Amino acid sequence: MTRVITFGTFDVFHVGHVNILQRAKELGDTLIVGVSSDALNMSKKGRYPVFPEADRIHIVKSVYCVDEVFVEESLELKREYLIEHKADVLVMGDDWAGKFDHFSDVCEVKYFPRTDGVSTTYIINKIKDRETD
Ligand code: C2G
Repeated sequence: MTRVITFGTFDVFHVGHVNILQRAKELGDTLIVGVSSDALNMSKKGRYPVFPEADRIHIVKSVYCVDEVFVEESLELKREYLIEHKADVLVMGDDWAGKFDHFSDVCEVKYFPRTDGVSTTYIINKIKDRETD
């Protein structure tokens, strides 16, 4: 049984998020997702997500191809998360290409191309533009 793990904020959940989760699940039997905490987001992006972590976790848990969800509290704990969740494969979008290669002693590390033309920031800006139209 192959266990696949991926990480992300999954804020303002969109089709790019669905695509990477589907592709990740195709690599194994069980898909485990580490959803970044609000505090981790504040520290890495300088802003809180639009949707609070309880809602983001609830949304990701409800995606049909996701089997297990946990809160990613710190980027520094990634190795511990991979071991704790017995990951065989780590999947990330290619905006993270190369950044997790040093975990290849723990599991296989794969990057998938991001879905073109959509991102949380793009959606936020699009809504803002409409409000000022
Ligand atoms: N993604 C994608 N295509 C998009 C947007 C996002 O494939 N158009 C992928 C990202 O590459 C990532 C996942 O969806 O693998 C989640 O994206 P984010 O929520 O933006 O994740 P991020 O804030 O980068 O958090 O420890 C790593 C971090 O938790 C990753």
